[in-house]
Amino acid sequence: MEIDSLTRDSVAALYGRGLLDLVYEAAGVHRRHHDPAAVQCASLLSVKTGGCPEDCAYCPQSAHYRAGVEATGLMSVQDVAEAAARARAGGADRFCIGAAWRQAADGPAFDQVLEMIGEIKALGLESCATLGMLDPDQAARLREAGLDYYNHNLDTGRDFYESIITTRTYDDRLETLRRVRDAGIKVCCGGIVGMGESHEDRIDLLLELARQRPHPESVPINTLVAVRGTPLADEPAVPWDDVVRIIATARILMPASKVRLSAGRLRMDEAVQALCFLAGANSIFLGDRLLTTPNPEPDADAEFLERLGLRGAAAAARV
Ligand code: SAM
Ligand code: DTB
Ligand code: SF4
Repeated sequence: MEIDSLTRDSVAALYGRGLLDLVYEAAGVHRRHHDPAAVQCASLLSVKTGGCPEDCAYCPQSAHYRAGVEATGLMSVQDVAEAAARARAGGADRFCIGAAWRQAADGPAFDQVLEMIGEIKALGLESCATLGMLDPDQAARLREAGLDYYNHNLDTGRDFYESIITTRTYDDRLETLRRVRDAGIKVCCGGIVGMGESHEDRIDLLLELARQRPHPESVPINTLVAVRGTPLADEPAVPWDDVVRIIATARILMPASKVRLSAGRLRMDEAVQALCFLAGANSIFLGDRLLTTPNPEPDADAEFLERLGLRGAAAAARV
């Protein structure tokens, strides 16, 4: 879609199209911009879990709720390096470390994170981190350490945001994204569906993402992992066709980005995931754990991708 024609109405019209018509167009866009057989596979590790001061209603790591997640200190560099090596052996091409911080810690803890990034890069993996808000100096130091991607999600549309998080603002989020960009780090930014948001809220999110210049290189679409003890524990699962719809719309709006079918695959039928790949999803989390919740078994994922005629980017690079 032309940049100039990107209005709320045009995004709403796209999102509202007949599902198969939308998927057909998205599949065409996907094939023009990407190898349709390649799926980028990232592995995720929580290097500092729980006890977070933010009140994100979806998150089991928030100290505001009782979700049974035990708070831990920062992992050792060696343990992270070992986990990254295992992920690479399992077929991951990117390793992402997550910390339950409101904003990245300073001092020795930050230096330790920089060392983790060095170890990930030394293994020949792409590196990604998600550490909360950053100041410009931290962003620059992450880049110097070799960080390829920074994940920082907008989560939902601006209007719905304050019903999900009260301890920070949408503009705080946009500011960190700008700092990441200015430091020369690639942006991984997306959201969550299934938090009780309306179609309009999803359209607002897609518009906000597609208005970023340049587009985020990586756009994670998470479906809510509803965790007991969090305020969103009882949210119903998102209708499958809504998931496909949002993936297809994201693909058309951001043709060159990796669209990630992120959290929530464990509860998603294989046929729905297959339709998401057809509609332009080309990146997943590989490994049996996300941050604190389970993800499909790697062997089952490898077999599933093979049945679809897809292969991980690491495997694709070898053929
Ligand atoms: N604390 C940092 C932050 O919030 O930016 C980094 C870690 S945080 C867990 C990373 C992202 O995970 C969140 O922005 C949110 O989009 C996603 N997330 C967290 N809990 C989730 C859940 N229960 N279901 C789906 N996505 C979730
Ligand atoms: C993203 O968009 N999804 C990931 C990653 N970025 C850091 C996190 C998903 C977390 C799911 C809930 C959990 O395992 O704690
Ligand atoms: Fe903290 Fe991130 Fe969870 Fe929000 S999403 S509570 S900032 S760890």
